[in-house]
Amino acid sequence: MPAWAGALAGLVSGGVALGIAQLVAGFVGPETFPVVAVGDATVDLTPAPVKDWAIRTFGENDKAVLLGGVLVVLAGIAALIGVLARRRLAYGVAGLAAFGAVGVFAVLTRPDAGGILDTLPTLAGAAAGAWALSWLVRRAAGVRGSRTTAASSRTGEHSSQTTASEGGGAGPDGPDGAAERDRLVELDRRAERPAVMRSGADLRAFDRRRLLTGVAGGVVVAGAATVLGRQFGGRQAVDTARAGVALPRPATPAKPIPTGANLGINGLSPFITPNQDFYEVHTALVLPQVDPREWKLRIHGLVDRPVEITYADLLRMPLTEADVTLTCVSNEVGGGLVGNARWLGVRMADVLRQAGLRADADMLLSTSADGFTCGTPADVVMDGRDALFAVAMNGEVLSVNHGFPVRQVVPGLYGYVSATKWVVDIKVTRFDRDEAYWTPRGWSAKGPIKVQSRIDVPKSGDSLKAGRTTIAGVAWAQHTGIDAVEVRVDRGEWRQARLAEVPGPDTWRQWSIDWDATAGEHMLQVRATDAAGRTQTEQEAPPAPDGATGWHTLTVRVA
Ligand SMILES: Nc1nc2c(c(=O)[nH]1)N[C@H]1C(S)=C(S)[C@@H](COP(=O)(O)O)O[C@H]1N2
Ligand SMILES: [Mo]
Repeated sequence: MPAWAGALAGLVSGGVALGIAQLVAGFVGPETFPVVAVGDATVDLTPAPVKDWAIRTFGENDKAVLLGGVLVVLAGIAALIGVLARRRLAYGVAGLAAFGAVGVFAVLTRPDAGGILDTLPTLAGAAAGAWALSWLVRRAAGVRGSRTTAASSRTGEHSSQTTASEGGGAGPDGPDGAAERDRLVELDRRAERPAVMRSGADLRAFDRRRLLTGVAGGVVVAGAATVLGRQFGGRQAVDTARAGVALPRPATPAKPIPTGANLGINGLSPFITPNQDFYEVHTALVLPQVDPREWKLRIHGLVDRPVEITYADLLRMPLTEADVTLTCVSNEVGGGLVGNARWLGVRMADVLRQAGLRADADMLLSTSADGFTCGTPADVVMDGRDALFAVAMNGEVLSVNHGFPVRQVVPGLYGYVSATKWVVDIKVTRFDRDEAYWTPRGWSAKGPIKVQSRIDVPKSGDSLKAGRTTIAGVAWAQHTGIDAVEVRVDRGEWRQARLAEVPGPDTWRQWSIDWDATAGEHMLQVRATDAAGRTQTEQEAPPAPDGATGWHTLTVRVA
Protein backbone atom coordinates (compact mmCIF):
# COMPACT_ATOMS: atom_id res chain seq x y z
CA MET A 1 0.00 0.00 0.00
CA PRO A 2 1.66 3.23 -1.11
CA ALA A 3 2.15 6.18 1.21
CA TRP A 4 -0.42 8.33 -0.60
CA ALA A 5 -3.06 5.68 0.06
CA GLY A 6 -2.18 5.62 3.74
CA ALA A 7 -2.33 9.41 3.87
CA LEU A 8 -5.71 9.39 2.13
CA ALA A 9 -7.09 6.75 4.50
CA GLY A 10 -5.78 8.81 7.42
CA LEU A 11 -7.34 12.02 6.12
CA VAL A 12 -10.73 10.44 5.56
CA SER A 13 -10.63 8.71 8.94
CA GLY A 14 -9.82 12.08 10.50
CA GLY A 15 -12.82 13.50 8.64
CA VAL A 16 -15.05 10.72 9.96
CA ALA A 17 -13.72 11.36 13.49
CA LEU A 18 -14.54 15.08 13.25
CA GLY A 19 -17.91 14.43 11.61
CA ILE A 20 -19.00 12.03 14.34
CA ALA A 21 -17.64 14.37 17.01
CA GLN A 22 -19.63 17.22 15.46
CA LEU A 23 -22.74 15.04 15.35
CA VAL A 24 -22.47 14.10 19.03
CA ALA A 25 -21.58 17.69 19.94
CA GLY A 26 -24.84 18.67 18.27
CA PHE A 27 -26.56 17.01 21.21
CA VAL A 28 -24.06 17.61 24.00
CA GLY A 29 -23.33 21.25 23.08
CA PRO A 30 -21.46 22.86 20.18
CA GLU A 31 -18.67 24.12 22.46
CA THR A 32 -17.74 20.50 23.23
CA PHE A 33 -16.67 19.92 19.62
CA PRO A 34 -12.97 19.19 20.19
CA VAL A 35 -11.70 21.39 17.34
CA VAL A 36 -13.41 24.35 18.95
CA ALA A 37 -12.08 23.45 22.40
CA VAL A 38 -8.55 23.13 21.02
CA GLY A 39 -8.98 26.41 19.14
CA ASP A 40 -10.26 28.13 22.29
CA ALA A 41 -7.33 26.78 24.28
CA THR A 42 -5.01 28.07 21.54
CA VAL A 43 -6.58 31.52 21.82
CA ASP A 44 -6.16 31.49 25.59
CA LEU A 45 -2.55 30.29 25.44
CA THR A 46 -1.48 32.63 22.66
CA PRO A 47 0.80 35.40 23.97
CA ALA A 48 -0.85 38.83 23.85
CA PRO A 49 1.49 40.30 21.19
CA VAL A 50 0.73 37.43 18.81
CA LYS A 51 -2.97 37.82 19.46
CA ASP A 52 -2.80 41.56 18.80
CA TRP A 53 -0.90 40.89 15.62
CA ALA A 54 -3.55 38.39 14.51
CA ILE A 55 -6.37 40.87 15.22
CA ARG A 56 -4.50 43.58 13.29
CA THR A 57 -3.65 41.33 10.37
CA PHE A 58 -6.80 39.27 9.97
CA GLY A 59 -9.29 41.64 11.59
CA GLU A 60 -12.65 40.02 12.01
CA ASN A 61 -11.47 36.96 10.08
CA ASP A 62 -9.03 36.03 12.85
CA LYS A 63 -11.31 33.22 14.08
CA ALA A 64 -11.69 31.72 10.64
CA VAL A 65 -7.92 31.86 10.14
CA LEU A 66 -7.31 30.18 13.49
CA LEU A 67 -9.87 27.41 12.88
CA GLY A 68 -8.44 26.96 9.39
CA GLY A 69 -4.97 26.65 10.92
CA VAL A 70 -6.12 24.09 13.47
CA LEU A 71 -7.80 22.09 10.68
CA VAL A 72 -4.68 22.17 8.49
CA VAL A 73 -2.54 20.90 11.38
CA LEU A 74 -5.14 18.21 12.15
CA ALA A 75 -5.22 17.17 8.50
CA GLY A 76 -1.41 16.86 8.47
CA ILE A 77 -1.42 14.71 11.59
CA ALA A 78 -4.29 12.57 10.28
CA ALA A 79 -2.40 11.93 7.03
CA LEU A 80 0.69 10.95 9.02
CA ILE A 81 -1.36 8.61 11.17
CA GLY A 82 -2.64 6.98 7.97
CA VAL A 83 0.89 6.56 6.64
CA LEU A 84 1.97 4.93 9.91
CA ALA A 85 -1.08 2.71 9.95
CA ARG A 86 0.18 1.00 6.79
CA ARG A 87 3.05 -0.43 8.81
CA ARG A 88 0.99 -1.43 11.76
CA LEU A 89 -2.61 -0.63 12.29
CA ALA A 90 -1.86 -0.30 15.99
CA TYR A 91 0.32 2.75 15.28
CA GLY A 92 -2.59 4.41 13.57
CA VAL A 93 -4.99 3.59 16.37
CA ALA A 94 -2.49 4.84 18.94
CA GLY A 95 -2.16 8.07 16.96
CA LEU A 96 -5.92 8.59 16.98
CA ALA A 97 -6.04 7.81 20.70
CA ALA A 98 -3.38 10.47 21.36
CA PHE A 99 -5.42 12.87 19.28
CA GLY A 100 -8.49 12.02 21.32
CA ALA A 101 -6.57 12.56 24.56
CA VAL A 102 -5.57 16.08 23.49
CA GLY A 103 -9.20 16.77 22.58
CA VAL A 104 -10.50 15.45 25.91
CA PHE A 105 -7.97 17.57 27.78
CA ALA A 106 -8.94 20.71 25.85
CA VAL A 107 -12.65 20.07 26.37
CA LEU A 108 -12.30 19.46 30.11
CA THR A 109 -10.11 22.50 30.77
CA ARG A 110 -12.46 24.99 29.11
CA PRO A 111 -13.52 27.74 31.53
CA ASP A 112 -17.15 26.79 31.01
CA ALA A 113 -16.52 23.04 31.04
CA GLY A 114 -19.54 21.00 32.04
CA GLY A 115 -19.01 17.45 33.24
CA ILE A 116 -17.58 14.23 31.95
CA LEU A 117 -20.39 14.13 29.36
CA ASP A 118 -18.55 16.91 27.53
CA THR A 119 -15.90 14.38 26.47
CA LEU A 120 -18.46 12.26 24.62
CA PRO A 121 -18.05 14.01 21.23
CA THR A 122 -14.27 13.59 21.35
CA LEU A 123 -14.41 9.95 22.47
CA ALA A 124 -17.08 9.01 19.94
CA GLY A 125 -15.12 10.81 17.22
CA ALA A 126 -11.84 9.10 18.10
CA ALA A 127 -13.53 5.69 18.20
CA ALA A 128 -15.25 6.26 14.86
CA GLY A 129 -11.96 7.49 13.38
CA ALA A 130 -10.09 4.41 14.59
CA TRP A 131 -12.78 2.17 13.21
CA ALA A 132 -12.76 3.98 9.86
CA LEU A 133 -8.99 3.81 9.66
CA SER A 134 -8.81 0.08 10.25
CA TRP A 135 -11.67 -0.49 7.82
CA LEU A 136 -10.00 1.59 5.10
CA VAL A 137 -6.55 0.09 5.60
CA ARG A 138 -7.99 -3.40 5.43
CA ARG A 139 -9.92 -2.53 2.30
CA ALA A 140 -6.87 -0.98 0.70
CA ALA A 141 -4.78 -3.98 1.62
CA GLY A 142 -7.24 -6.13 -0.23
CA VAL A 143 -8.52 -7.74 2.92
CA ARG A 144 -12.12 -8.52 2.17
CA GLY A 145 -13.52 -10.14 5.18
CA SER A 146 -10.86 -12.83 5.28
CA ARG A 147 -10.71 -13.67 1.64
CA THR A 148 -7.45 -12.11 0.59
CA THR A 149 -5.52 -13.72 3.32
CA ALA A 150 -7.11 -16.97 2.43
CA ALA A 151 -6.36 -16.44 -1.22
CA SER A 152 -2.75 -15.84 -0.44
CA SER A 153 -2.55 -18.89 1.74
CA ARG A 154 -3.97 -20.88 -1.09
CA THR A 155 -1.82 -19.59 -3.87
CA GLY A 156 1.19 -18.87 -1.76
CA GLU A 157 1.62 -15.61 -3.55
CA HIS A 158 -0.40 -12.53 -3.90
CA SER A 159 -3.39 -11.60 -5.46
CA SER A 160 -3.58 -9.54 -8.54
CA GLN A 161 -6.12 -12.14 -9.60
CA THR A 162 -8.07 -11.57 -6.47
CA THR A 163 -8.22 -7.91 -7.29
CA ALA A 164 -9.12 -8.61 -10.84
CA SER A 165 -11.90 -10.94 -9.87
CA GLU A 166 -13.23 -8.38 -7.47
CA GLY A 167 -13.17 -5.85 -10.23
CA GLY A 168 -15.35 -8.27 -12.07
CA GLY A 169 -18.38 -7.19 -10.17
CA ALA A 170 -18.82 -9.33 -7.09
CA GLY A 171 -19.52 -6.81 -4.35
CA PRO A 172 -18.02 -6.92 -0.89
CA ASP A 173 -20.59 -9.47 0.04
CA GLY A 174 -20.73 -11.05 -3.33
CA PRO A 175 -21.91 -14.54 -4.16
CA ASP A 176 -19.19 -16.38 -2.29
CA GLY A 177 -21.65 -18.17 -0.06
CA ALA A 178 -21.53 -18.60 3.68
CA ALA A 179 -19.88 -22.00 3.61
CA GLU A 180 -17.06 -20.76 1.48
CA ARG A 181 -16.62 -17.81 3.80
CA ASP A 182 -16.45 -20.03 6.85
CA ARG A 183 -13.84 -22.15 5.18
CA LEU A 184 -11.79 -19.05 4.42
CA VAL A 185 -12.17 -17.72 7.94
CA GLU A 186 -10.85 -20.99 9.23
CA LEU A 187 -7.89 -20.82 6.85
CA ASP A 188 -7.34 -17.28 7.94
CA ARG A 189 -7.38 -18.23 11.57
CA ARG A 190 -4.65 -20.73 10.86
CA ALA A 191 -2.64 -18.04 9.14
CA GLU A 192 -2.76 -16.42 12.58
CA ARG A 193 -2.18 -12.85 11.59
CA PRO A 194 -4.35 -10.86 9.27
CA ALA A 195 -2.53 -9.62 6.22
CA VAL A 196 -2.67 -6.01 7.26
CA MET A 197 -0.66 -6.74 10.37
CA ARG A 198 2.19 -8.22 8.42
CA SER A 199 5.03 -6.03 7.50
CA GLY A 200 6.76 -5.27 4.27
CA ALA A 201 7.18 -7.89 1.66
CA ASP A 202 4.03 -9.96 2.01
CA LEU A 203 1.79 -6.90 1.89
CA ARG A 204 1.34 -6.42 -1.78
CA ALA A 205 -2.39 -6.58 -2.01
CA PHE A 206 -2.94 -2.88 -2.54
CA ASP A 207 -6.41 -2.48 -3.91
CA ARG A 208 -6.88 1.00 -5.21
CA ARG A 209 -10.45 0.58 -6.28
CA ARG A 210 -11.67 -0.68 -2.94
CA LEU A 211 -9.72 2.00 -1.14
CA LEU A 212 -11.31 4.71 -3.26
CA THR A 213 -14.87 3.42 -2.85
CA GLY A 214 -14.22 3.19 0.89
CA VAL A 215 -12.86 6.72 0.87
CA ALA A 216 -15.98 7.94 -0.92
CA GLY A 217 -18.13 6.26 1.73
CA GLY A 218 -16.05 7.85 4.48
CA VAL A 219 -16.40 11.30 2.93
CA VAL A 220 -20.17 10.88 2.76
CA VAL A 221 -20.34 9.78 6.41
CA ALA A 222 -18.09 12.65 7.53
CA GLY A 223 -20.09 15.22 5.55
CA ALA A 224 -23.52 13.98 6.60
CA ALA A 225 -22.52 13.76 10.26
CA THR A 226 -21.13 17.29 10.16
CA VAL A 227 -24.25 18.75 8.59
CA LEU A 228 -26.59 16.90 10.95
CA GLY A 229 -24.48 17.85 13.98
CA ARG A 230 -24.69 21.51 13.06
CA GLN A 231 -28.42 21.30 12.56
CA PHE A 232 -28.93 19.77 15.95
CA GLY A 233 -26.50 22.29 17.40
CA GLY A 234 -29.33 24.30 18.87
CA ARG A 235 -28.91 27.15 16.45
CA GLN A 236 -32.35 26.69 15.04
CA ALA A 237 -34.02 26.53 18.43
CA VAL A 238 -32.40 29.83 19.38
CA ASP A 239 -33.21 31.44 16.04
CA THR A 240 -36.85 30.51 16.50
CA ALA A 241 -36.91 31.77 20.08
CA ARG A 242 -35.25 35.00 18.96
CA ALA A 243 -37.82 35.54 16.24
CA GLY A 244 -40.56 35.02 18.84
CA VAL A 245 -39.41 37.78 21.21
CA ALA A 246 -41.83 40.71 21.39
CA LEU A 247 -39.96 43.83 22.48
CA PRO A 248 -41.85 45.97 25.01
CA ARG A 249 -41.97 49.73 24.49
CA PRO A 250 -39.40 51.71 26.43
CA ALA A 251 -40.61 53.42 29.61
CA THR A 252 -37.87 55.96 28.90
CA PRO A 253 -37.53 56.44 25.13
CA ALA A 254 -34.38 57.96 23.66
CA LYS A 255 -34.49 61.56 22.54
CA PRO A 256 -35.20 61.74 18.82
CA ILE A 257 -31.99 61.86 16.85
CA PRO A 258 -31.46 65.51 15.87
CA THR A 259 -31.83 66.05 12.14
CA GLY A 260 -28.41 67.67 12.19
CA ALA A 261 -26.70 64.52 13.55
CA ASN A 262 -26.03 63.31 10.02
CA LEU A 263 -24.08 65.75 7.85
CA GLY A 264 -24.98 63.65 4.82
CA ILE A 265 -21.47 63.52 3.42
CA ASN A 266 -20.58 60.69 1.07
CA GLY A 267 -18.22 58.22 2.77
CA LEU A 268 -18.79 59.61 6.26
CA SER A 269 -19.88 57.00 8.85
CA PRO A 270 -23.63 57.36 9.40
CA PHE A 271 -24.61 58.54 12.89
CA ILE A 272 -26.29 55.18 13.57
CA THR A 273 -24.24 52.20 12.47
CA PRO A 274 -26.49 49.61 10.77
CA ASN A 275 -26.43 46.31 12.67
CA GLN A 276 -24.89 44.39 9.80
CA ASP A 277 -21.97 46.87 9.66
CA PHE A 278 -21.38 46.98 13.42
CA TYR A 279 -17.95 45.66 14.40
CA GLU A 280 -17.77 42.41 16.36
CA VAL A 281 -15.23 41.32 18.94
CA HIS A 282 -15.38 38.14 21.00
CA THR A 283 -13.04 35.42 22.17
CA ALA A 284 -15.59 32.65 21.51
CA LEU A 285 -14.98 30.61 18.36
CA VAL A 286 -18.52 29.31 18.31
CA LEU A 287 -21.08 31.83 19.42
CA PRO A 288 -23.02 30.80 22.51
CA GLN A 289 -26.55 29.79 21.56
CA VAL A 290 -28.51 30.86 24.61
CA ASP A 291 -32.19 30.03 24.74
CA PRO A 292 -33.98 33.02 26.31
CA ARG A 293 -36.38 30.66 28.05
CA GLU A 294 -33.45 29.16 29.89
CA TRP A 295 -31.49 32.39 30.37
CA LYS A 296 -30.94 33.56 33.93
CA LEU A 297 -28.83 36.32 35.36
CA ARG A 298 -27.42 35.55 38.78
CA ILE A 299 -26.16 38.43 40.91
CA HIS A 300 -24.18 37.43 43.97
CA GLY A 301 -21.04 38.21 45.97
CA LEU A 302 -20.87 41.41 48.03
CA VAL A 303 -24.64 41.94 48.02
CA ASP A 304 -27.37 42.06 50.65
CA ARG A 305 -29.43 39.37 48.87
CA PRO A 306 -28.36 37.38 45.86
CA VAL A 307 -30.91 37.60 43.05
CA GLU A 308 -31.66 35.59 39.97
CA ILE A 309 -33.74 37.04 37.16
CA THR A 310 -35.14 35.46 34.03
CA TYR A 311 -35.55 36.99 30.59
CA ALA A 312 -39.28 37.40 31.24
CA ASP A 313 -38.50 39.17 34.55
CA LEU A 314 -36.14 41.50 32.73
CA LEU A 315 -38.66 42.39 30.02
CA ARG A 316 -41.24 43.21 32.70
CA MET A 317 -38.98 45.89 34.19
CA PRO A 318 -39.05 49.49 32.88
CA LEU A 319 -36.95 49.67 29.71
CA THR A 320 -34.66 52.51 28.76
CA GLU A 321 -33.64 53.38 25.23
CA ALA A 322 -30.29 55.10 24.68
CA ASP A 323 -27.91 55.99 21.86
CA VAL A 324 -24.46 54.80 22.89
CA THR A 325 -21.22 54.46 20.93
CA LEU A 326 -19.27 51.30 21.67
CA THR A 327 -15.50 51.26 21.23
CA CYS A 328 -12.94 48.48 21.42
CA VAL A 329 -9.71 49.09 23.30
CA SER A 330 -7.92 47.27 20.46
CA ASN A 331 -8.96 49.96 18.01
CA GLU A 332 -5.91 51.54 16.37
CA VAL A 333 -5.96 55.28 15.78
CA GLY A 334 -8.10 55.62 12.65
CA GLY A 335 -9.46 52.07 13.03
CA GLY A 336 -12.96 50.68 12.63
CA LEU A 337 -13.63 48.95 15.95
CA VAL A 338 -16.19 51.56 16.95
CA GLY A 339 -19.90 51.85 16.21
CA ASN A 340 -22.98 53.67 17.39
CA ALA A 341 -26.37 52.11 18.05
CA ARG A 342 -29.69 52.74 19.71
CA TRP A 343 -29.89 50.24 22.54
CA LEU A 344 -32.95 49.09 24.45
CA GLY A 345 -32.53 47.55 27.87
CA VAL A 346 -32.98 47.64 31.59
CA ARG A 347 -30.76 49.92 33.60
CA MET A 348 -28.13 47.77 35.28
CA ALA A 349 -28.46 49.94 38.39
CA ASP A 350 -32.14 49.00 38.75
CA VAL A 351 -31.32 45.30 38.77
CA LEU A 352 -28.26 45.69 41.00
CA ARG A 353 -30.25 47.70 43.54
CA GLN A 354 -32.55 44.68 43.95
CA ALA A 355 -29.50 42.79 45.19
CA GLY A 356 -28.14 45.73 47.19
CA LEU A 357 -24.41 46.38 46.69
CA ARG A 358 -22.29 46.39 49.82
CA ALA A 359 -20.30 49.52 50.49
CA ASP A 360 -16.90 47.83 50.07
CA ALA A 361 -17.72 46.48 46.58
CA ASP A 362 -16.09 48.31 43.67
CA MET A 363 -16.17 45.77 40.82
CA LEU A 364 -18.88 43.98 38.88
CA LEU A 365 -17.30 40.82 37.55
CA SER A 366 -19.62 39.66 34.79
CA THR A 367 -19.39 36.27 33.11
CA SER A 368 -20.77 35.34 29.73
CA ALA A 369 -22.30 32.02 28.72
CA ASP A 370 -18.98 31.13 27.06
CA GLY A 371 -16.89 31.80 30.17
CA PHE A 372 -15.49 35.21 29.13
CA THR A 373 -15.28 37.58 32.09
CA CYS A 374 -15.28 41.34 32.37
CA GLY A 375 -14.61 43.67 35.31
CA THR A 376 -16.64 46.90 35.43
CA PRO A 377 -16.24 49.64 38.04
CA ALA A 378 -19.42 49.56 40.14
CA ASP A 379 -19.51 53.34 40.68
CA VAL A 380 -19.62 53.96 36.92
CA VAL A 381 -22.61 51.65 36.48
CA MET A 382 -24.44 53.14 39.48
CA ASP A 383 -23.82 56.85 38.74
CA GLY A 384 -27.00 57.37 36.74
CA ARG A 385 -25.70 56.97 33.20
CA ASP A 386 -27.46 54.68 30.73
CA ALA A 387 -25.58 51.50 31.68
CA LEU A 388 -27.90 48.82 30.33
CA PHE A 389 -28.61 45.15 30.25
CA ALA A 390 -29.50 45.52 26.59
CA VAL A 391 -31.94 43.27 24.76
CA ALA A 392 -32.21 45.12 21.45
CA MET A 393 -30.03 47.09 19.08
CA ASN A 394 -31.39 49.58 16.55
CA GLY A 395 -34.94 48.33 17.00
CA GLU A 396 -34.12 44.65 16.55
CA VAL A 397 -33.80 41.92 19.13
CA LEU A 398 -30.03 41.49 19.71
CA SER A 399 -28.42 39.20 17.17
CA VAL A 400 -26.52 36.20 18.49
CA ASN A 401 -23.27 37.88 17.36
CA HIS A 402 -23.98 40.90 19.50
CA GLY A 403 -24.95 38.98 22.62
CA PHE A 404 -28.49 37.60 22.40
CA PRO A 405 -30.41 37.41 24.66
CA VAL A 406 -28.76 39.97 26.97
CA ARG A 407 -25.54 41.99 26.86
CA GLN A 408 -24.14 44.91 28.81
CA VAL A 409 -23.61 48.39 27.38
CA VAL A 410 -21.88 51.03 29.51
CA PRO A 411 -21.24 54.48 28.01
CA GLY A 412 -17.67 55.65 28.56
CA LEU A 413 -15.88 52.33 29.01
CA TYR A 414 -14.10 50.22 26.42
CA GLY A 415 -15.97 47.03 25.54
CA TYR A 416 -13.53 44.64 27.23
CA VAL A 417 -14.35 46.09 30.67
CA SER A 418 -18.04 46.74 30.17
CA ALA A 419 -19.87 45.23 27.24
CA THR A 420 -20.25 41.54 28.19
CA LYS A 421 -22.32 39.71 25.61
CA TRP A 422 -24.43 36.66 26.54
CA VAL A 423 -24.07 37.82 30.16
CA VAL A 424 -25.33 35.26 32.69
CA ASP A 425 -23.60 36.03 35.98
CA ILE A 426 -22.43 39.03 37.97
CA LYS A 427 -20.21 38.61 40.97
CA VAL A 428 -20.12 41.80 42.99
CA THR A 429 -16.55 41.98 44.22
CA ARG A 430 -13.41 44.13 44.48
CA PHE A 431 -10.64 44.96 42.00
CA ASP A 432 -8.08 43.91 44.62
CA ARG A 433 -9.65 40.46 44.86
CA ASP A 434 -10.68 39.47 41.35
CA GLU A 435 -9.37 39.72 37.81
CA ALA A 436 -11.29 39.58 34.53
CA TYR A 437 -10.29 37.75 31.32
CA TRP A 438 -8.04 40.38 29.72
CA THR A 439 -6.24 41.63 32.82
CA PRO A 440 -3.64 38.84 33.17
CA ARG A 441 -3.23 39.04 29.39
CA GLY A 442 -1.62 42.44 29.41
CA TRP A 443 -4.59 44.81 29.45
CA SER A 444 -5.41 47.34 32.10
CA ALA A 445 -7.98 46.33 34.76
CA LYS A 446 -9.91 49.56 34.13
CA GLY A 447 -10.61 50.93 30.69
CA PRO A 448 -12.15 54.41 30.45
CA ILE A 449 -12.43 55.46 26.79
CA LYS A 450 -9.88 57.99 25.58
CA VAL A 451 -10.94 60.95 23.45
CA GLN A 452 -10.39 60.05 19.78
CA SER A 453 -11.16 61.28 16.29
CA ARG A 454 -11.01 59.76 12.84
CA ILE A 455 -10.97 61.05 9.29
CA ASP A 456 -13.47 59.10 7.15
CA VAL A 457 -13.19 61.19 3.95
CA PRO A 458 -10.97 61.38 2.07
CA LYS A 459 -9.38 57.97 2.57
CA SER A 460 -5.67 57.52 2.96
CA GLY A 461 -4.02 57.37 -0.48
CA ASP A 462 -7.00 58.87 -2.32
CA SER A 463 -6.35 60.95 -5.42
CA LEU A 464 -8.37 64.18 -5.39
CA LYS A 465 -9.04 66.92 -7.87
CA ALA A 466 -7.63 70.31 -6.96
CA GLY A 467 -10.19 72.77 -5.66
CA ARG A 468 -12.71 72.93 -2.86
CA THR A 469 -13.27 69.58 -1.16
CA THR A 470 -14.56 68.29 2.19
CA ILE A 471 -12.70 66.53 4.96
CA ALA A 472 -15.05 64.76 7.38
CA GLY A 473 -15.13 62.15 10.09
CA VAL A 474 -16.26 61.24 13.58
CA ALA A 475 -14.94 61.96 17.07
CA TRP A 476 -15.88 60.42 20.42
CA ALA A 477 -15.38 60.84 24.16
CA GLN A 478 -18.31 58.86 25.53
CA HIS A 479 -20.15 60.23 28.52
CA THR A 480 -18.09 63.44 28.41
CA GLY A 481 -18.93 64.54 24.89
CA ILE A 482 -16.98 66.23 22.10
CA ASP A 483 -16.60 70.01 22.23
CA ALA A 484 -14.20 70.67 19.38
CA VAL A 485 -12.53 69.03 16.43
CA GLU A 486 -9.58 70.59 14.63
CA VAL A 487 -7.93 69.70 11.35
CA ARG A 488 -4.59 70.73 9.93
CA VAL A 489 -2.99 70.19 6.56
CA ASP A 490 0.76 69.68 6.15
CA ARG A 491 1.35 70.60 9.80
CA GLY A 492 -0.08 74.08 9.20
CA GLU A 493 -2.50 75.98 11.44
CA TRP A 494 -5.20 73.99 13.23
CA ARG A 495 -8.63 74.96 11.90
CA GLN A 496 -11.93 74.35 13.69
CA ALA A 497 -14.19 71.78 12.04
CA ARG A 498 -17.97 72.18 11.97
CA LEU A 499 -19.61 69.83 14.49
CA ALA A 500 -22.80 67.88 13.82
CA GLU A 501 -25.56 67.77 16.43
CA VAL A 502 -25.70 64.94 18.97
CA PRO A 503 -28.50 63.73 21.25
CA GLY A 504 -26.13 63.61 24.24
CA PRO A 505 -22.58 62.97 25.41
CA ASP A 506 -22.64 59.18 24.95
CA THR A 507 -22.30 59.02 21.17
CA TRP A 508 -19.71 59.89 18.62
CA ARG A 509 -20.06 63.20 16.78
CA GLN A 510 -19.69 63.82 13.08
CA TRP A 511 -17.55 66.74 11.92
CA SER A 512 -16.53 68.27 8.61
CA ILE A 513 -14.38 71.04 7.23
CA ASP A 514 -13.87 72.54 3.78
CA TRP A 515 -10.45 72.49 2.21
CA ASP A 516 -9.11 74.22 -0.88
CA ALA A 517 -6.92 71.41 -2.10
CA THR A 518 -3.87 72.41 -4.12
CA ALA A 519 -1.86 70.13 -6.40
CA GLY A 520 0.64 67.89 -4.69
CA GLU A 521 0.81 65.41 -1.83
CA HIS A 522 -0.76 66.53 1.44
CA MET A 523 -0.86 65.27 4.99
CA LEU A 524 -4.16 65.59 6.86
CA GLN A 525 -4.43 65.40 10.64
CA VAL A 526 -7.30 65.60 13.12
CA ARG A 527 -7.56 66.05 16.87
CA ALA A 528 -10.56 66.37 19.18
CA THR A 529 -11.19 68.04 22.52
CA ASP A 530 -13.75 66.66 24.95
CA ALA A 531 -16.26 68.64 27.00
CA ALA A 532 -13.91 68.52 29.97
CA GLY A 533 -11.32 70.42 27.92
CA ARG A 534 -9.01 67.48 27.31
CA THR A 535 -7.39 67.60 23.88
CA GLN A 536 -6.22 64.40 22.26
CA THR A 537 -2.52 63.88 22.82
CA GLU A 538 -0.12 63.73 19.87
CA GLN A 539 1.86 61.10 21.80
CA GLU A 540 1.43 57.79 19.98
CA ALA A 541 0.61 54.74 22.09
CA PRO A 542 -0.39 51.24 20.97
CA PRO A 543 -3.79 49.78 21.98
CA ALA A 544 -2.34 47.73 24.87
CA PRO A 545 -2.68 48.14 27.78
CA ASP A 546 -5.43 50.78 27.90
CA GLY A 547 -6.20 52.23 24.46
CA ALA A 548 -4.29 53.78 21.54
CA THR A 549 -3.45 57.48 21.43
CA GLY A 550 -2.12 59.80 18.75
CA TRP A 551 -3.62 61.84 15.92
CA HIS A 552 -5.18 60.16 12.92
CA THR A 553 -2.90 61.17 10.08
CA LEU A 554 -3.21 60.37 6.40
CA THR A 555 -1.82 61.39 3.06
CA VAL A 556 -3.70 62.18 -0.15
CA ARG A 557 -2.60 63.17 -3.63
CA VAL A 558 -4.18 66.17 -5.33
CA ALA A 559 -3.89 66.65 -9.08
N1 LIG B 1 -18.89 37.28 25.99
C1 LIG B 1 -18.09 38.23 25.49
N2 LIG B 1 -18.47 39.51 25.53
C2 LIG B 1 -17.68 40.47 25.02
C3 LIG B 1 -16.43 40.16 24.47
C4 LIG B 1 -16.04 38.81 24.44
O1 LIG B 1 -14.95 38.45 23.97
N3 LIG B 1 -16.90 37.86 24.94
N4 LIG B 1 -15.66 41.16 23.96
C5 LIG B 1 -15.87 42.50 24.46
C6 LIG B 1 -15.20 43.48 23.65
S1 LIG B 1 -13.50 43.47 23.71
C7 LIG B 1 -15.87 44.41 22.92
S2 LIG B 1 -15.04 45.68 22.19
C8 LIG B 1 -17.33 44.34 22.76
C9 LIG B 1 -17.72 44.32 21.31
O2 LIG B 1 -19.10 44.22 21.18
P1 LIG B 1 -19.72 43.91 19.74
O3 LIG B 1 -19.10 42.64 19.27
O4 LIG B 1 -21.19 43.81 19.93
O5 LIG B 1 -19.34 45.07 18.86
O6 LIG B 1 -17.86 43.20 23.36
C10 LIG B 1 -17.33 42.86 24.60
N5 LIG B 1 -18.10 41.76 25.10
MO1 LIG C 1 -12.78 45.22 22.64
